[in-house]
Amino acid sequence: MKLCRFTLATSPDTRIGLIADNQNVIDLTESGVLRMQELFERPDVANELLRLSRAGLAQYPLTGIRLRTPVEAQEVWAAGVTYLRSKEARMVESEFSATAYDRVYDAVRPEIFFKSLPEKVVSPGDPVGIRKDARWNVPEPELALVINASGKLVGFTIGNDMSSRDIEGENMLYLPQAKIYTGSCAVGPWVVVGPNEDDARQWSIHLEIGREGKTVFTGETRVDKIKRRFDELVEYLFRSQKFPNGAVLLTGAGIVPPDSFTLQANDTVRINISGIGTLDNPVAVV
Ligand code: DO4
Ligand code: MG
Repeated sequence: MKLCRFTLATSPDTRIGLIADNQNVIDLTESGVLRMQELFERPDVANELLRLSRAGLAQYPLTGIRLRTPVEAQEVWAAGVTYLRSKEARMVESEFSATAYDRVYDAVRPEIFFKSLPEKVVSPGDPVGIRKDARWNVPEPELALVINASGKLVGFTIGNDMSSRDIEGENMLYLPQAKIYTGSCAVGPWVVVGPNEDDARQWSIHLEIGREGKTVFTGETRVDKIKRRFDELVEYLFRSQKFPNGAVLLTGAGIVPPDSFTLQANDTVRINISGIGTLDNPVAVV
């Protein structure tokens, strides 16, 4: 089942929806569900969603609503160098930091870094950013884990960990500047509840970048190429840290465009994960 946040053309208020049949959104707000988080904290979320889907609530066509990011109050964090492709690309990008990337890929402790405050997360259809002081910018299409306040994996969504490779490559101490700036993190289009890690490991991730009506890059990878288990990543994130609102954890990038490629203003970034759906965003210079 897919849970979303959305607005109607008639009101700016964000509503909670359940997409039951890929065409219509059942408005859960009418039944008193004001935050997805309330549902994520319930032990019986799947049963509750089934009950709500049969409660005769108002429905709207998916084409008539505006999806908002499913990130409500969660901090967004990201794991890095979880795919071999990510390690290799970063070692080429920076002689200076190559040893660190090489080591962290095999180390016991994963790389996990802070990515975004919830209020800064970009919604589907809104622009993701490329920094005006960066020359080499890429999207990072990543499976995102939705985790409740108790550290339980409750769903999956799509994240874009926008990154400035020249800034990251110059010195790894610049990583926060390469990764955290206006528009650097998009999450959506909804949260898929029900599948477990083994299900998600069957999914593929596809990236398509468009420019002036043409496709300028496509790439594909499989979730199963992620080296670390999801419970290992979640355990490290929640180690010595509380998340009263839960957390969203991006699981790393396995698709890296060629080194000659950089994003430009007005490009379009389309990330599809089979089993979830598609996250589309245009690109703007910030
Ligand atoms: O340390 C660099 C960032 C790694 C990352 O974001 C990824 O592998 O996806
Ligand atoms: Mg990343």
